[in-house]
Amino acid sequence: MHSTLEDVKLAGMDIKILPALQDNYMYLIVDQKTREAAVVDPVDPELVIKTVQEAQVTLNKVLTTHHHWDHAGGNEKLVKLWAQALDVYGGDDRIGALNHKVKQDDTFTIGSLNVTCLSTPCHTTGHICYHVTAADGSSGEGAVFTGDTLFQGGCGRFFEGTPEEMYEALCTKLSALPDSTKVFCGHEYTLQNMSFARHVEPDNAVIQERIEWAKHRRASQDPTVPSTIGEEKSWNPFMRVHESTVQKHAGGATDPIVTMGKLRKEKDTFKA
Ligand code: GBP
Ligand code: ZN
Repeated sequence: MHSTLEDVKLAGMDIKILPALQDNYMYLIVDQKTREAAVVDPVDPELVIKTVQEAQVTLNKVLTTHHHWDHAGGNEKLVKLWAQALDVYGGDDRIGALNHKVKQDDTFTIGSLNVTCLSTPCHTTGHICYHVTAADGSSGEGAVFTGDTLFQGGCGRFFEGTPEEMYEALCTKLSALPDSTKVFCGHEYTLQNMSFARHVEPDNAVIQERIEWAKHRRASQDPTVPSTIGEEKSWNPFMRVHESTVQKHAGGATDPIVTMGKLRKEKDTFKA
């Protein structure tokens, strides 16, 4: 296992961080009120089932961020192994066991928690981020599950989309969430991403501080997730394409979408 199992307690919900494969994360979202639960990207169904049984919660939903095998590749097996019916959410017909296809602004619940779907095509055309909040209106303490769209300090490769689409995803949709929203992403890439962020903005002190913190965390295999939307706006170059420092690094264009494209191209071959 690449990371230790951690339990993050937020307003109304517990988030269990579950490591999988080389550097993937799965997440178990538990509604504190009803003990109903949903799992995000269950590529390792055995660990999900063990965690659900130990926590004594009722699992009835699967939230899939995108169709890549390291995220959706466990869906069929989990549905087969699980005695109860599972609602499988996602935004792409290439996702195994899908029975609830969702799009932008679709909503559903996990017990008393509210989930809103954000359509964020670019890494893949059908990519969905899930914004989860407690019903009592404390949406500031909410969580967003960003798959391979937004990573801590970075973003996913543009396999099936354009700089304009990633701009819309990061700088319009995800940036509009409350700054205190916790960000749970699909991979442990923080150190690699932050090394690129420092290369882009060498004078941004919050990047250097986060690198020191992340090194410390990874030395004991502790996950670096979650961050917050407010923090990502302070250190993630792909969310900072309006900043003149970032624009200068990317060749001087003042268009944020051109800057987005230039940054992604450089990151594609950047060696940390
Ligand atoms: C790293 O280790 O830091 N740079 C990565 C190398 C997501 S996984 C691995 C990599 O390219 N990862 C992908 C990515 O978007 N990284 C962001 C970045 O490099 O800045 N995947 O597993 C990837 O999506 C996959 C699966 C890809 C099926 C294509 C298919 Br088809
Ligand atoms: Zn992916």
